[in-house]
Amino acid sequence: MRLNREDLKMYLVTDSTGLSEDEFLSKVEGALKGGVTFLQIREKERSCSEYIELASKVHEIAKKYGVPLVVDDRVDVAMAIDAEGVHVGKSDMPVSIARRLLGNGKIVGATAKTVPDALAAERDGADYLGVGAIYPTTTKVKTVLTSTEALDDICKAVKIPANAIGGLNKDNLDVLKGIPIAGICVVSAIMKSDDTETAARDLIHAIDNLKL
Ligand code: TZP
Ligand code: MG
Repeated sequence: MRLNREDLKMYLVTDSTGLSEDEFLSKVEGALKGGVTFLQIREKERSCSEYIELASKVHEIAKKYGVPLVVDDRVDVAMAIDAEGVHVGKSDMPVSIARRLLGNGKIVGATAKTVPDALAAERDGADYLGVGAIYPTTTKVKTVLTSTEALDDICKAVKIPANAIGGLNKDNLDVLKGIPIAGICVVSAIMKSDDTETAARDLIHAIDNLKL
């Protein structure tokens, strides 16, 4: 599947921590109803078979809304469920190998925190970049803060679209004004909400105010 820049506008990274499967799936569906444009399933504690089972359920829901699903870290899981692609970080499978295994018909996203990382990911076949953390995050992740200047430099250095990630919510996007991102990625701003549909809608409204 080819990725359009607009697909990245409101990118939700899921987190099922502390939720029953039903609660988790209904939160994801609510977010899709609210207008989320791109989905990544991110599970750190699950076995391969559990990851596949949950990812295939998320994929079925995402398909109903015509939203692409990528799998965090795991090319094997992405292939097993015929997801639209994968998202890899620095210590995951290299972008070039993920691209070779998945072929040109799938989406490969990569994390980048510096211009050299971003250029390497682009050269190796990444379709988009996630850049951050822009703010400190409460989500369990090994990351360091990335300045908005670095984000701006990265966006201008590559031709592929780049999204901001890390601690973003509807009330703190102003620092992104004027930076040519394609969209934002969030975990908690949606997953920790009791009403994920409204949370997604409010975020999209805040993104619209950035006039990307
Ligand atoms: N990569 C950099 S920050 C982050 C990831 C996966 C987590 C973002 O989560 P939140 O809850 O939106 O801060
Ligand atoms: Mg990773």
